[in-house]
Amino acid sequence: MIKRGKFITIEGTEGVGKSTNIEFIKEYLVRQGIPLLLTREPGGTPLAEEIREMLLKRRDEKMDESTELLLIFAARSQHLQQVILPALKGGRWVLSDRFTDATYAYQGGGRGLNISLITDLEERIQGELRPDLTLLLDIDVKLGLERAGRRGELDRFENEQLPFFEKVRKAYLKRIQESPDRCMVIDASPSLRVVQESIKKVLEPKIEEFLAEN
Ligand code: Z5A
Repeated sequence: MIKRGKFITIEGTEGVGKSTNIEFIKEYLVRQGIPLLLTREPGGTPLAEEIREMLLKRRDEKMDESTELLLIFAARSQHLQQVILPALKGGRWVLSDRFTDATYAYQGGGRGLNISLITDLEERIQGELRPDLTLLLDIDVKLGLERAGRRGELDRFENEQLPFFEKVRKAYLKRIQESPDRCMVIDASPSLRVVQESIKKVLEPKIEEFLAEN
């Protein structure tokens, strides 16, 4: 019987360095001989990527918070059924740039939507699937925005102001506290070399533990 793959997610607020560090994590896992699929949310399939474009695009019409939440779960459902679940079932590990913790943080914390609504959608769309390991890259919101600001034109989320991202960060940290076995927080404020040393330090024992499981 094929052993189910592990599901690892990377989270964090604006400018925290997810894109930069996910490549480092990917290379580390591949070096361990792990068959890996790298993906992202919202997105990960052609249809889910179209939904991502709708979510990120700035337009005159304000997107209602519930519309945003439902679009995120629509993309997630597609991503799960087409990509994540088949990969895990086939024994591949999945490394995703964001997943449902982002929904609790951005839509729950940032937008102030009812958490029970998110929990309900999570249960209906994901069933029992939850990440096996989540790395939260954490940074002071102002420093993160400074880093992200260097990248040019802002999308609909990036265009939000400081208080929004403060609420997102707070919600992420709360969520991490609620699942200490699954979630690890990495201080993303030092130099890239130091951040990557911290990532390796938390990743190494976890990966050994996963590989040793029957
Ligand atoms: N969203 C949501 O609302 N609800 C959900 O459920 C999900 C998502 C799944 C798109 O996500 C939006 O979707 C997201 C939330 C929403 N919006 N926001 N904000 P995304 O993950 O695709 O977008 P992003 O947050 O902009 O992520 P990103 O592109 O991966 O950016 P990043 O984390 O900020 O990473 P970066 O590009 O690697 O780093 C930013 C800059 O900092 C870059 O110039 C780096 O070179 C630099 N950097 C990185 N690390 C360092 C260190 N250590 N020192 C100095 N400089 C550094």
